[in-house]
Amino acid sequence: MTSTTAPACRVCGASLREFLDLGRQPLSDAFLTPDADPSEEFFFHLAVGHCTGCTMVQLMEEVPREKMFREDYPYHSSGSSVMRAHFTATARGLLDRELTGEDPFLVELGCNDGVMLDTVRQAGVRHLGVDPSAGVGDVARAKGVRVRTAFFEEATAREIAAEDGRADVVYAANTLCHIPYLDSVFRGLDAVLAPGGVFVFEDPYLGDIVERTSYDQIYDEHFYLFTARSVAALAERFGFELVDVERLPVHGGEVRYTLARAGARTPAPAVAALLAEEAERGLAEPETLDAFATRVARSREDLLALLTRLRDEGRTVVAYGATAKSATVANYCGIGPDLVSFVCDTTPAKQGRLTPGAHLPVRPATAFAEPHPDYALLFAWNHAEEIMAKEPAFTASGGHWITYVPEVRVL
Ligand code: DWN
Ligand code: SAH
Ligand code: ZN
Repeated sequence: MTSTTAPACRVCGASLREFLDLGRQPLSDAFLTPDADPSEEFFFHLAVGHCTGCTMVQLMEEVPREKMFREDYPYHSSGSSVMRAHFTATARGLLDRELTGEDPFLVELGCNDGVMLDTVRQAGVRHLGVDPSAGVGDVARAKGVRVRTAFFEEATAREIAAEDGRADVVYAANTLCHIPYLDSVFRGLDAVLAPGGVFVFEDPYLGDIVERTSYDQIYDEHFYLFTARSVAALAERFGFELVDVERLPVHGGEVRYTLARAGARTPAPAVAALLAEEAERGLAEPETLDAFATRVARSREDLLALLTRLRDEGRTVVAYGATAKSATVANYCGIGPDLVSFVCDTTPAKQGRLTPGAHLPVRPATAFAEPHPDYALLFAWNHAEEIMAKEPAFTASGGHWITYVPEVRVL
């Protein structure tokens, strides 16, 4: 007799119920050099479940962290002007509201190229970024930002507390959801946060993902999809409390959560309001998640039907933005170079390479106009406004944008 153990919740150990299967998938940020041996490409099974105990939505399989966050991690946060403005405003808000005492100290998890910390540095406030991807850390260091190349976990946090003292703020954007081992992270937070300190983090919001069918927010790096309810339970488990939430428009809809030690701060009314909204929507109910999975399958059919028709009509189609998200779409839908000739992207580290799994060639943004295609598939739909403002000549030449969020549509 063979027995397979169903994966247990990474937070509370209760059983997981799978509701979405996105199939065999590559590492979303592992772009191949043209001479790479495709047989060596790493694949895993991308499926999502929700915990029948604490409601946390999470991947059924964990990809080893060293495979994803390497020296050559290609994503540079400063590549979008909208995101640069977002993080400048975020830093100013933290400086004004939380970093006002004597000699304040801020730690950022996943600081990447220093897009947020550079403003903290300019304000002369003590800071430390922690990021395991050495290449982006070097870019931050070149700006004068202090960075430790490491995975944040309990041991790292204890070292930081011993060397730099306790932090008034620990901040993380689009990083906490990348870390399966939250028990170690929370023991680390307990060690490094000052008694009255706060942990502020922002990540894609399950409520927006379900509402907009933005299933491409699910890939190897995004291990968790948070809600106020699952975050409140998580915080409580480790002696913290959810004291504020704020919905953010970036990356297609996120929530910024503020945690303090239990009892240290009075929760803002926004917390109860978002919890009530989630309950009203049934966001933790199996039926809601199953209906989302049905819409995901429908989105694949619609996108494939559109791209196949355009190919059969002899139209030229390219994609815009070699996002990590698009690895899920291209590999789940089966979008190869027969349907999309190439992807344009401004990131030098992605150009001249092939996208993971689907092997679409990546070319510089200048290739977009040589000549303009008939259709452009917006892989970076979350940056639609910024990209369309940059490319007015495309629509002027008669070109059409295609999106798949919230539904497959020619714009
Ligand atoms: O959570 C994560 C987010 C913050 O960043 C990481 N796990 C990985 C990454 O996800 P992504 O690759 O899906 O993020 P973006 O921000 O949607 O990626 C945009 C891509 O499009 C980048 O490769 C840059 C490119 N781009 C472009 O070519 N022209 C972006 C803009 C704004 C442009 O004008
Ligand atoms: N904060 C930036 C970067 C997000 S990309 C932004 O919002 O744009 C995710 C980042 O988290 C990557 O730079 C990756 O190297 C980093 N990361 C992954 N695991 C981590 C961990 N355990 N501790 C700290 N950083 C981590
Ligand atoms: Zn659980």
